[in-house]
Amino acid sequence: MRKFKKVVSAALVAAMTMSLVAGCGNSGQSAAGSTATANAGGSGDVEGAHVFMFKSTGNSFGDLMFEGFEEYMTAKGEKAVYKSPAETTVAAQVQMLDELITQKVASITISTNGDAGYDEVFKKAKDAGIQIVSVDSEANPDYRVCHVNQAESADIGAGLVRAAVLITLGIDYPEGSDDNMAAAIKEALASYSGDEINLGVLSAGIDTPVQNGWIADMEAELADPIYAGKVSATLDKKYGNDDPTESTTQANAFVAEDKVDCIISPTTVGIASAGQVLKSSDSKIKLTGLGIPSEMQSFMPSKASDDAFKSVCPYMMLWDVVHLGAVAGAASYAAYKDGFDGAVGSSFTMDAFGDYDETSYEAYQSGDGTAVLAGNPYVFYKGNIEEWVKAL
Ligand code: RAM
Repeated sequence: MRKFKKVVSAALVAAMTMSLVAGCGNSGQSAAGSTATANAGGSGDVEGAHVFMFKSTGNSFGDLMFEGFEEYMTAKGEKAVYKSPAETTVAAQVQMLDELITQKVASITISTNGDAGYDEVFKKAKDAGIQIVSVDSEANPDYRVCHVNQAESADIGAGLVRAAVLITLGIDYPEGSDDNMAAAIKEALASYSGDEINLGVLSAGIDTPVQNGWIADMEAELADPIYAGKVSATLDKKYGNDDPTESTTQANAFVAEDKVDCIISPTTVGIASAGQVLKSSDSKIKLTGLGIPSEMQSFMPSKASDDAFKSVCPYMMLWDVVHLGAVAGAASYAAYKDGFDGAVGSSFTMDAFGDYDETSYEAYQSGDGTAVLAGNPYVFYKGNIEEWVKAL
């Protein structure tokens, strides 16, 4: 499947309108190949292996990250295993971590289900000399080497609010850059005199650190005076726990209540479920958020000549998930092998990966801990979606 990636990459470079690196991920089918090791607690021989633990199984975002993680570790001659619980809970992750530490794994790379409840098991890992790196959803700074941040949280929060408001106003994605979105929203709201716009959020778990960080940044964006009196500062929040059935129930509640103009779903599971609900109910509520292009194709325009507003989700965002997993693998490998300790200013070098050149990542202060920044968000819209559905 990586071969497929190489074939499409040239076209992608041409199609991408956000001026970013030419990396891209893999096809949507890729998940199937990885799930063999994504069992919910199965034993197997994990001694000496590098563990990648996502919030739960059955989420292609996690599967795609593992694909990059595994490819990087394998190229380094290391063994990678994918261990995620069936349930998206802290308790399920803690129990699995405890067993893996006892089985003497080499390192742990994790996307957590909550802020609290991990300290005891993380201490057990630390005492056993097992390094912890978090990615996507942060682990307690006291125990992690560093966090691998997918993209600046403020960019994601602001970008999603801007997208939701522009979509509500029927304005196509202003191609080019984040700056164009910021300018477009300013201009559109300056002349807007209609009813106050209301935005909903269909999130993952109520305690999930990464989604809560993005929601806080959406609220910060809405505090900008340009929105005052025009877009409500209060987000209507519902939680689908990254479970398709629960997310569908919550999306149906948005439709039944009919109070919001646009739903922002900052989770790939939530946005796909909401897409289905809004499409089949023929609702006038629009949708944006963080989605995997191949999972969203029936809810988005399919080509540049389409009218984006005939689709439930005219445009949305995400980043290169496979590359993100590989950066997490490189951070864990560097901590395991090369003495990378995650202190502010410390760095590691990641070997060339796919279309990405060799890159150095430097740790910076992030909250009470440190992080490295893996990339930037892309906007997927009618002008580039055709290429991206083949890639991610
Ligand atoms: C989901 C997960 C993950 C989030 C992505 C965008 O699959 O909730 O945490 O980062 O979506």
